[in-house]
Amino acid sequence: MSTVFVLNGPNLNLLGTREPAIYGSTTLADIEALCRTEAGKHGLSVDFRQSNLEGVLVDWIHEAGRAFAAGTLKGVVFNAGAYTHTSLALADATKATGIPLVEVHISNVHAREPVRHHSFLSPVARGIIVGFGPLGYALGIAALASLTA
Ligand code: CA2
Repeated sequence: MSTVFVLNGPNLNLLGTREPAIYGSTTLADIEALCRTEAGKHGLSVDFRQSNLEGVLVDWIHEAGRAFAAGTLKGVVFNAGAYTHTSLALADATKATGIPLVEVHISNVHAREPVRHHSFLSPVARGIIVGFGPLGYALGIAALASLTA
């Protein structure tokens, strides 16, 4: 069975516990369950992870690249959190691996502070889903499932 990595960056472990006006009341565990349900509809399995450390996320993108090259990975759904707006390293890793990556944001980053309007990941992403709340993760998995190349 092909796998989808669902990777989450800094502070996303706090979902559902703080700032519900921006991020809602859904927890990261709820999102993981949603991802497993969506992936199951497409015959995919999910490897769901969260880290607050940029280097760990880089290592996971490299791991995804090896799995993609081996033919066991369909792609990556990635909410890089605030690293979206700061990390050339994550963009370089994504570009180097050539993996299909869907950039997801729970909030509409373009309706927020200007610092959140720029993404280092968007130029190397296969596609981008922002502003649909946790549903964005499921949409990202469905998008990856639909890819033929
Ligand atoms: O909207 C998104 O998904 C973001 O990636 C979330 C990041 C933010 O830095 C991006 O600009 C947009 C923040 C994730 C932190 O999530 C929290 C959840 C609850 C309480 C505090 C932070």
